Amino acid sequence: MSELNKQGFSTKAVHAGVVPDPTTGAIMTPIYATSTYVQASPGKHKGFEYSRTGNPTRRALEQSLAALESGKFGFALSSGCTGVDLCMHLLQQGDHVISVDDVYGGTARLFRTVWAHHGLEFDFVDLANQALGDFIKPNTKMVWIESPTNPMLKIIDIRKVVETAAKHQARPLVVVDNTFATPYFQQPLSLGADIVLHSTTKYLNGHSDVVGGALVTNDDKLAARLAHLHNSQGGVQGPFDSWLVLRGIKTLALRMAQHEKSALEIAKRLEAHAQVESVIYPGLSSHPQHEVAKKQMTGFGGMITFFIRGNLDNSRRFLEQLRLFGLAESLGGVESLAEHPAIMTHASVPAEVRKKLGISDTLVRLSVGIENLEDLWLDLDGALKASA
Ligand code: P1T
Repeated sequence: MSELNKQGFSTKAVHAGVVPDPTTGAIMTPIYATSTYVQASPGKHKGFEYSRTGNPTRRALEQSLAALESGKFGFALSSGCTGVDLCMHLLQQGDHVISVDDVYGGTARLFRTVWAHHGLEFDFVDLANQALGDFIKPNTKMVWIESPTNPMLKIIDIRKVVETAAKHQARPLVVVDNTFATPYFQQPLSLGADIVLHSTTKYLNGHSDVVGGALVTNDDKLAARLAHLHNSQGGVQGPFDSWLVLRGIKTLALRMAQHEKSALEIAKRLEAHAQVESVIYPGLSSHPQHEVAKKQMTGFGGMITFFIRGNLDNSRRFLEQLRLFGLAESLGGVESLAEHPAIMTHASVPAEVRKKLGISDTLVRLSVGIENLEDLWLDLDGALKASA
């Protein structure tokens, strides 16, 4: 794996984890649709016993995921939320978690309505503007970061968080949800994070036909615990979905470059549009953490959040008028999507928390796809004009 880590990213995306099939020479990893493996004698097998524990298609994907994140160990899961849940299983009753205040609604829901009821303690902190050190307690065992965050696209200084965490006696684990940036633009393990999480449903698969998750780490002990939990909890990615994600990853570098190129141009045009109040995109110099983004990312991604002028009627009209952008939850596919976080992806976040975060009725989130830029702009401009 370490040799692969030195290779260019796009080479790793095509090749890591994928070897010609040993029995046929097939260049593509087959879909090993099997639940179990025949043994020659009890305990004498070819490295696979049961597909919850290990499956060759899933293993190829796990090796690919690890290589992309410059990590040693990858785990492919049934969803991004399964990955969040698995990380919570690393903790014990009474442990304290500091989470960035703006996280995906499903992550916040899992924290607030499931794990808080099992004795974990959560604080949601604006880590883009508040010092982590002020919130660490003796029982703080994990710091949870999304960067860019969903949906407000805040950028958290990952290295600074890692350094602060390391100084504290409790040495909380730093987990980074890297779904929005992808390893193409940001590699949290290289910045010192302990675990990277992905909803592979998004950019890694990239074709909106899979729900999946991933965890990657470099730490041998942590990997052993995650492997134990993965097998015990059983939220594994099936072979067909593993194969789809593995296939999607091959074009990750090409797709991400295009997502970013179009998103940057669209963000600039939106910023100048009469029907737009303000735009949040880490690549704009107006973004409050633009300098941090430039420091820790090699690009700014394909997600844009903006406030439309007016009220809920205007954002509704805009979203109803779109023809090329699909009005749908999720993101990171080749096709462009638009959504209303307050009503859709972040509806489960308590209203007063949404208000504090700025997730208002006029907030709209775009996932810029890889279609022709002028076609996308025609769609957005037309819908914006019709929204007034
Ligand atoms: O949907 P799932 O694969 O379980 O992933 C959850 C998840 C985790 N982390 C981030 C940053 C996410 O954005 C998500 C899922 N997000 C959406 C469905 C969405 O539209 O924002």
